[in-house]
Amino acid sequence: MNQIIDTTSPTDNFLRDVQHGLSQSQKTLPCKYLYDERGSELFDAICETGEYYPTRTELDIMQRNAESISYQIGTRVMLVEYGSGSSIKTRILLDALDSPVAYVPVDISEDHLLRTAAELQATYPDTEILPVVADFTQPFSLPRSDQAYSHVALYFPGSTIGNFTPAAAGDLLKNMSSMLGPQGGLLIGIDLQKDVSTIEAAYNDKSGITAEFNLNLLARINAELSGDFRLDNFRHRAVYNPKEHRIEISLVSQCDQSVRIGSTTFRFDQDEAILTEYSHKYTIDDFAEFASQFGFSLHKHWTDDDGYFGVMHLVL
Ligand code: AVJ
Repeated sequence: MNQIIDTTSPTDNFLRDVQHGLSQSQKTLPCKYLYDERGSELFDAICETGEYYPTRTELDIMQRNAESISYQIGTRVMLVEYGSGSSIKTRILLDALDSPVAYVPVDISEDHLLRTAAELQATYPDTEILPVVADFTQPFSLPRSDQAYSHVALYFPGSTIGNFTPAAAGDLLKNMSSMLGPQGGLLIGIDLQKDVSTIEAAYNDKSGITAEFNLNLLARINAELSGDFRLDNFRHRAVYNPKEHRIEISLVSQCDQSVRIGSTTFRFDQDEAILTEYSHKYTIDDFAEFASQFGFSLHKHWTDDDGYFGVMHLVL
């Protein structure tokens, strides 16, 4: 593990994106900024709550089908993962894959990424671990591996695609297909449509970890961009929008207030919401049809018995 590629230029983009987002009539903050060091820790804690079913369901699908999934992916691949986080699901793949040549975790949370990469390199000495610190929504180049690989297999678990609007998800699929090349494949985790109460509970856990995760974004702005958000003046909200098939997560101002970020002041009305994240829910068929617009065809898919979550293998 000797190669670290960094394509981010952290603070200036963060400030620009925050100022831009809070200047819109519907105030927004990009959800990618939820994942600083603390945010990544809190996200891992969300996955441990009883209500948050996606991670454990996906993990179970991966465990039960590791062999068949690995068989579909093929041998001697360069496995690239977008938004790798703690790479827990990846271990299942790395255990089951036939001679993976390299594993390229791509993440914007640098410390978290490098720690995980070092741990993985110790466990998988025969696979070259090549972490890339990057925002995968922006173009970046794949690292060179010491040994030749047969093709690139892209792993995009966690239903992270659901956090993108359909337009942005389409752009991402387009970038992915050009990065993959003709023999490449995409293994993607999709949170599926289900009853609203199950979905809403997952984003409103009783222990309040999701709320803390959401509010941490304001703490991060305070710390990194000299903001003066008062965290107890905002409340976490997560509501399902059935028309758009998505959970809409926001921070709601509890009073009329103004907040300074650097030298700029932003006004918030009582009950005004800052939209921080969407989490779209698909059906297998809808997602397959969506991806087909970008050259992908559904090769095989796996779900749990309740049909809560889908793991899809799409090929070009
Ligand atoms: C795993 C990033 C897709 O949308 O379910 C969890 C993020 N936000 N709880 C999701 C998240 C609040 C999560 N992703």
